[in-house]
Amino acid sequence: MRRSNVKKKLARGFTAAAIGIAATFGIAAPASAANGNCPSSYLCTWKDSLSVTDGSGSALQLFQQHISNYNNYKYLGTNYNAGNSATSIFNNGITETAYMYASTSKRGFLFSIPKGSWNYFLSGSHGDNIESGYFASFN
Ligand SMILES: [Ca+2]
Repeated sequence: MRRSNVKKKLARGFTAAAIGIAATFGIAAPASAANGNCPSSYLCTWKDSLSVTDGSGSALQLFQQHISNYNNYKYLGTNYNAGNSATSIFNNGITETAYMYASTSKRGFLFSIPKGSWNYFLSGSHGDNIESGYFASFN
């Protein structure tokens, strides 16, 4: 009886420790990876997978309403053109789904991405193809 109580306590302690580790590493790490350096309320894209451009999470392109022609922009701090080059995307918006297009000015709908959603690797026709993007209110 006593022995089994000790076992239960040990098991409980171990579980609490395991949850603590998950909260520190398991949960926090993917969230920050998804964010890169994407500020709250923005839709962000990066040239490479996993929310980086040449290894930098802050080398992103972003909008709070829309970008009607990504070809007019470069990933921040780089010489890489943001048109037809995005490989990862994060909707760090607060309320709205965003709509992304293969051509400028809402032409060639590609996909929608709900608030809080991250696609760490845009594949197939979605990869290297975005030229305009809009939050729902501006779509
Ligand atoms: Ca395109």
